[in-house]
Amino acid sequence: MSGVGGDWKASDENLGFAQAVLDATAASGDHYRHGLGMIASENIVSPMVQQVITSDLHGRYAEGLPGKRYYQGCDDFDTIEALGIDLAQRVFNCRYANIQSTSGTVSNIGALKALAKPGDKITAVSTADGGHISHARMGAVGLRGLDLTTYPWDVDRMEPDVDAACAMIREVEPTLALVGQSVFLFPTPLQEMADAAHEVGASVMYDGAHVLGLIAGGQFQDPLREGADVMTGSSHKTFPGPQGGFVLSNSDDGKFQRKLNTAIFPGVCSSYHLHHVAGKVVAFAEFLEYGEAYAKAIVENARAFGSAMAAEGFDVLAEGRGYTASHQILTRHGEHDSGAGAKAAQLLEDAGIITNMNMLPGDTKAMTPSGLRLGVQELTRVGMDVTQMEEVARLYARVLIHNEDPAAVKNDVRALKDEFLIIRYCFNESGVSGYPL
Ligand code: DSN
Repeated sequence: MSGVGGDWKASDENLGFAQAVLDATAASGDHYRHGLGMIASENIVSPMVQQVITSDLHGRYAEGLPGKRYYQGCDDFDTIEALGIDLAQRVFNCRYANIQSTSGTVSNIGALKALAKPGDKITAVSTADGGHISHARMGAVGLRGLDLTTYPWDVDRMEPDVDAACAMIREVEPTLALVGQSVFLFPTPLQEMADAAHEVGASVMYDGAHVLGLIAGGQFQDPLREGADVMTGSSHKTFPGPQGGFVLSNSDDGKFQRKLNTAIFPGVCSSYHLHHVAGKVVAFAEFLEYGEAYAKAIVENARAFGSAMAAEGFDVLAEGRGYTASHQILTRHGEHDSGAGAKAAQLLEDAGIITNMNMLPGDTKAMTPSGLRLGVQELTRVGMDVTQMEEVARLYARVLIHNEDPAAVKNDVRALKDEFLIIRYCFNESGVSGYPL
């Protein structure tokens, strides 16, 4: 291969490194194309989003805000980000949006910087009960040097024990009450907890990473009208954009808004991945068109999947509440800390079903948990409905209950998936939903 000057022959070894990445990338795409992607934090991006995230913007910088940049050359990107802020405010029905952060965790680090200082007290959901690692001492909460107390948890309802949590907030008197989880089956009893927090002078932060698409689609809860001062989240789970994050608020206080903005830049981001910001803006446009229908279909499918899994004989948590009100269900596969979740996840992957092991309430070890967390947002995105949810539950049962050879089940997984190779709820060139995967 010729390079600079036309005579630079790349070494086979170095070329091989790059080729190995291309090969693995293609293999990963095939793995998902022919398998069932059921990791609750993932999704597929639309073709128009793909187009902008591989554009020239990928290599550019734009520190600051639209119209107020450190770098020249940002006029076109200013148009994109200004439109994005406007669309984010429409999609999430709020007065303030920052769309720069590069992930949900980065959004959380920024919000923690804005809302608390080292040594302050914070309340949050424990990781065993579904709290995200950024809410824990090992994550952003610890990084910010905050003094954490976790909420009492109602295992049957799979939400904070609202009375005990409110009492705890009143007793602890935190600077910040953080709510939301990455195992997020049901809306948080937010109004009550926010009232308790505000009574003791605490701010309320809602981490909606998993459920932002359901919230924006009107199918979960409405945190910014139920007492949350700030809502953070990621742009690539039930909100089906490229990887990244948001910080949102309904406050019209300019000083507070500036504090949130400066917490993101220069607080926790320098470059903020302009190609992904542009992708988020395209995703907003698609969400305005199709988001409500998508969110409805996700929740309907998750409920159907929970019922179907229970009917197949699985131990699905929160039976008394219909298993879920979100995109996720949780299943138990053995004793606490037995590692049964990890074993189940491996067998499923051998059958082409991609999931993740997950701690359940009562587990204490993150690497040997007893459960699986399963999400249906990606299957919904390719057009599966409640009929397929029953078929998928049967495939799970063949692997995990009837102990069939996963390799044999994999053929049927592929046959099912190959009927669903169109990305839905996004524009194609003629503005109609649906695009080949
Ligand atoms: N760890 C991710 C999840 O799967 O919930 C979020 O960052």
